[in-house]
Amino acid sequence: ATLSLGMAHAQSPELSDPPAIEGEVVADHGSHTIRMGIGLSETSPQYISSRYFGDILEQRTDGRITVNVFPNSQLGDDVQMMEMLQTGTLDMTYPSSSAATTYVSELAAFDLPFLLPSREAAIAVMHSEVAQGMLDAFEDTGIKALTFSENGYRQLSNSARPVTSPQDVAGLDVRGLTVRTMENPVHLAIWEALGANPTPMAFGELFSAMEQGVVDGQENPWSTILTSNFNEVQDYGTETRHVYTPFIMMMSERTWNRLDPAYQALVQEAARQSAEYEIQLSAEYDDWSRSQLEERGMQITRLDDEQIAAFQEAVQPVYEEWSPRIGEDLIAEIQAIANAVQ
Ligand code: 2Q2
Repeated sequence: ATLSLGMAHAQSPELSDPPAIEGEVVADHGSHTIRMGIGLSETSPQYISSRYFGDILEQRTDGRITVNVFPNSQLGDDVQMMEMLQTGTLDMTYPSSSAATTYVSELAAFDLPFLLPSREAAIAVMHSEVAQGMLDAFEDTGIKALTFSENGYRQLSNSARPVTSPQDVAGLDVRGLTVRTMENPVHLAIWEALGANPTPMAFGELFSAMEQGVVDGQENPWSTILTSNFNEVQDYGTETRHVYTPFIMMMSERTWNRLDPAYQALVQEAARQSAEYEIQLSAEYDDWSRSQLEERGMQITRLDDEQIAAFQEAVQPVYEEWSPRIGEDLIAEIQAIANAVQ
């Protein structure tokens, strides 16, 4: 199946085509249809690269393995889909690491604000032994965690006012902006520290919550804000880059155990190849999505170093509360890997 880049936009960034699929066809070890549920839309790097993952498997097994990708939280939200992997009612899903901290608590390191200073540093961490240890720690949960990829740097959007400082988040009234967060305790702590009124909510419910004014704001990478059309219900954006979130590509242990070892090796290789492509696409989408959002009328505030420093200062209590709980040594190890990147 050729990769259909169903771009819903006037024009798309010069998206890199996926690398040519190489390697011989793997010997016949039976046929499998893999059902994969994701939260993002058909125009997201997550979906495009998941289709590429399927194309690799289909080509390298001469059609014996096919992957059907269901976008837009059609099959459920992150928490529900991970549970479906555990019971074997779904084969694969692709949540943020933030949604999976209940299975592997060390993943919460990625939720610490302003931890990863650049995409290069984030990639080095995701490729590190430390990160592989987090994927391995899914053992015994019924989930086979295959690889990390990029959700990306998270930005604040809201429907109330331009935000350039934590004071703007807290606002003049008693309670601050109601900001939807992922269902993750560190993200709740971040937005509490910034003076907001944080509201955890599944991604699939977010658009209507913003449309109905149940929440004032949310935070996600520009490409998610664009590809989920959040600009239709959010007038203001602030380039906070407050957290870099990875995605984790996951397979049900039951599905994994049904695969012959040769197929398992191929799935692992295809996951890595599609994750590498996803990171490249996500990087290409980042700046382009921000300019697309501005073209569509979103008022986006860039922050200067001093304004960023004010946000970093305001979220210090999150480190005080969460570093001991996540593990000071683990955090130091991640920071060392990040700082070693030029
Ligand atoms: O804010 C969110 O929930 C998103 O960053 C999601 O984590 C991501 O889009 C997917 O996990 C949604 O299924």
